Amino acid sequence: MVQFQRSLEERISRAIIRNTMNDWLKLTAVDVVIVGAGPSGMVAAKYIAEKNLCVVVFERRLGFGGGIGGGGMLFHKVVVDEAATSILKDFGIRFERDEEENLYVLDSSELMAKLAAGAINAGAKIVLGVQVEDVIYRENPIRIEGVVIQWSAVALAGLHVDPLFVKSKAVIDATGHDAEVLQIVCKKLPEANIVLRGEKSAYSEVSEKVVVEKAGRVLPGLYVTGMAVAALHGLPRMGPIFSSMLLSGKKVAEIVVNDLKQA
Ligand code: 48F
Repeated sequence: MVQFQRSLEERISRAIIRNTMNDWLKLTAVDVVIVGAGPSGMVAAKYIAEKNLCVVVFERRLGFGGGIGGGGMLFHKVVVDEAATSILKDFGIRFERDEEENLYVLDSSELMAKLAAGAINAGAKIVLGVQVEDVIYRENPIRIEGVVIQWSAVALAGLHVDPLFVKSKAVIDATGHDAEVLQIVCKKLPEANIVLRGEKSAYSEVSEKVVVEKAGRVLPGLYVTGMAVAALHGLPRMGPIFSSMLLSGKKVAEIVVNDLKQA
């Protein structure tokens, strides 16, 4: 039996630090950064990672799922329409048809857990407790080439700590209602001509359709999915129906994979 000279406490720390640093060194340059581990971000992560691309999802909170966990006003179910059920099947998520409403109903906790498991099993890395606070850009033509990251805890404490950088071929804004990455680009790179029109009041039928239609490339290197699409294009909200979150995640994945293939 191997005799360890170090105490268990030392070995715990060394194992965590060495293995974290090994991971982080691989994360300094990746194919795709996804900002936000909500439904659209995790769906995009799985379908991109399945194509053998290196994908990291940075999530500000210490858990994934974004707006899924709250279900519909804390009732633990969400719904999708038929178009999204093929994605649920890809992730092994169970659902039931509500015959009266012609909607498919599923448990919010199962959706959160299995979207994350699907993304991770496909090879994506989800890093929790890290937020994206800026982007890396290059000019002529303007192009997004990565993100600037910081520990969420540092941001919460209001400490002035310089961040670090992650280079990537594509950045996907999957930050939800606030479209945080687009907001940053809008404010700090006016030459990119991004106009954030802001999300509108509820009109679920329209929103479910148009969010998917408009998901995609915003600028070279910058893409948008999920509710951030509504914030960008001034589209209505849809509430706890998640078809467009899943379908826009899949659509943005297809666009990114195609763009990276051609690059
Ligand atoms: O809000 P969120 O779930 O985004 P989504 O994929 O889905 C929206 C639905 O949940 C729901 C809805 C549709 O029916 O209206 O609200 O568009 O997940 C966004 C995630 O991004 C994280 C945030 O904590 C959340 O988990 N996030 C936001 N800004 C940042 C971030 C940031 N700057 N850096 C890292 N993570």
